[in-house]
Amino acid sequence: MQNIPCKFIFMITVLWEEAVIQARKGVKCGGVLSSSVGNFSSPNFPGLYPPYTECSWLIVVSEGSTVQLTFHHFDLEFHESCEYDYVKIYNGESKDEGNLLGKFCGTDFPPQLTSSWHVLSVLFHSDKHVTSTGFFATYKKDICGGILNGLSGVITSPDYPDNYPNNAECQWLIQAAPDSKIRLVFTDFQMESEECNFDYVAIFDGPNLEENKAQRYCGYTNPPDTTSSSNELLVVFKSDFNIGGRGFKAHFSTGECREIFTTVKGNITSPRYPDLYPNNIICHWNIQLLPGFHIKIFFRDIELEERSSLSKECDYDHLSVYDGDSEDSPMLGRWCASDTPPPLTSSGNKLLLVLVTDRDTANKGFSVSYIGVVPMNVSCTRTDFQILVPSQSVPQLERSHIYLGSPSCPSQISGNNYKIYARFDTCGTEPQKRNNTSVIVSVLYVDFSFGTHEDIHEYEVQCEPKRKEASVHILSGSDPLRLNALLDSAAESRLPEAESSETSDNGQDGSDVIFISICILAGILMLIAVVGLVLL
Ligand SMILES: [Ca+2]
Ligand SMILES: [Ca+2]
Ligand SMILES: [Ca+2]
Repeated sequence: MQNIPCKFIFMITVLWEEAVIQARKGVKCGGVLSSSVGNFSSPNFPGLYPPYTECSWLIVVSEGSTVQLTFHHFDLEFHESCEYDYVKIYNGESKDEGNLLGKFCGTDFPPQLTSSWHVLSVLFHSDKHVTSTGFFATYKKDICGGILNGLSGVITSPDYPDNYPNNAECQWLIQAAPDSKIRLVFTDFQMESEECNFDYVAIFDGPNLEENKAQRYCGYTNPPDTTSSSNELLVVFKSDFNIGGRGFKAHFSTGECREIFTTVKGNITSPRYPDLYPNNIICHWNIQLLPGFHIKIFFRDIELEERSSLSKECDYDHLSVYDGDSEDSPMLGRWCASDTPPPLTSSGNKLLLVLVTDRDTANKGFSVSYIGVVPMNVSCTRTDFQILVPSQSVPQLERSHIYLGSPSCPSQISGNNYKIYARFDTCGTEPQKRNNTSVIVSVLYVDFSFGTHEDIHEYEVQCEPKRKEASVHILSGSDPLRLNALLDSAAESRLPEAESSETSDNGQDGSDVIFISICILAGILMLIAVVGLVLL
């Protein structure tokens, strides 16, 4: 019965989409702009831009120069995350989302932007409803200087590698995201050298020309590598009326991110996840827990650029995990593409994740969860468990936060430890068969909840009484890690339960069968009626 309306909707959709394609074909916009100054606007400006439009402008100036873009009018349909109509600006080609400098809509003008090399692109998009007056923008080729927002780039003296002109002055303000720092590395340097009074490069650790925050360089030696103390760095080049040199070339990168995690559990995702990560970034995430802890990490999602087709290695973008606090520590693995490594556990209380991306082709990134494995000593006899947790490892907890089976079996304070002593017939202990061996198991709970945030970590403790051998392993934290743990054990233990719950749901399935039967019966009756009418 539902077939007819479905078909109808399908036909309308096809026609509508054809119309939309026609409409898109009808609007001419975008193109390549290669003169040293120019302007462009949304279609129909200053009238309303048409719906369902997509335009792309590629601005290309001579190599070594940069493009400075300024908006003089900006009015697009507003949406909180600019999902409907938007302007996207790219530090390079627009087909690589890793080059994205920003996405804009509403009436807030995009800031004045400068590309960090000689290509900049702008994409305009409108959806099917609500239009506005759009935008008008001008651009110019910059001989030198500008505000640089890209994640990386190159700055050179004017006319580099030819001699720089006399009486030149350039200022580059490099800006990074709020918590990032800027790294500047000179690869070539040759300037008139006389106490840096005539020609010089000055680096200001901040956005302003504050002399006390400046370092001046001249002569023939590359200035030392610089890392800003904030997210802004100002570079000034100045030459006097005579005697020049080749000048300088320097690379900058603002895409370094560094984060330190000390909480007992956490999630780490690539920048902008699940949107595409930026190109040219190096991110360090350090997990540092109290001594005695181990760190277990779960890879929930990885989508990085594919392997190199030549080397079959992760040569382009990759996520590496180190068993320690630096890249000198042993590497536990390096992954890219859609690798899905199994959970990993550190050998100590520190772990380092490093994401490196190259200059093009971005992907969704990664999401990783970690949980700190509480240090504990579990032993057993033929009749009871003994569990010790060093109290200095969990200074935020009280003895009642550690319990076996249920809160009615809390730990006691014993010297520097929280101690649980439990006979096998108490505290949720139960006999089980594992690999044809009789064992006693229970669950140890460590409650890290604070305020209204529940966070109870679970450990399975196991004893083989015959051998007096005890073991412990982490089951989960709370969600979503619990989910991972459940998924891990699903194949073994959860399936029978799922099956039994399905059987108990048969009542509902039965009602569905009855409903379908009534429908079929109604259909047959209608058919008989129609046939009857035709025959009459
Ligand atoms: Ca719209
Ligand atoms: Ca000079
Ligand atoms: Ca890449």
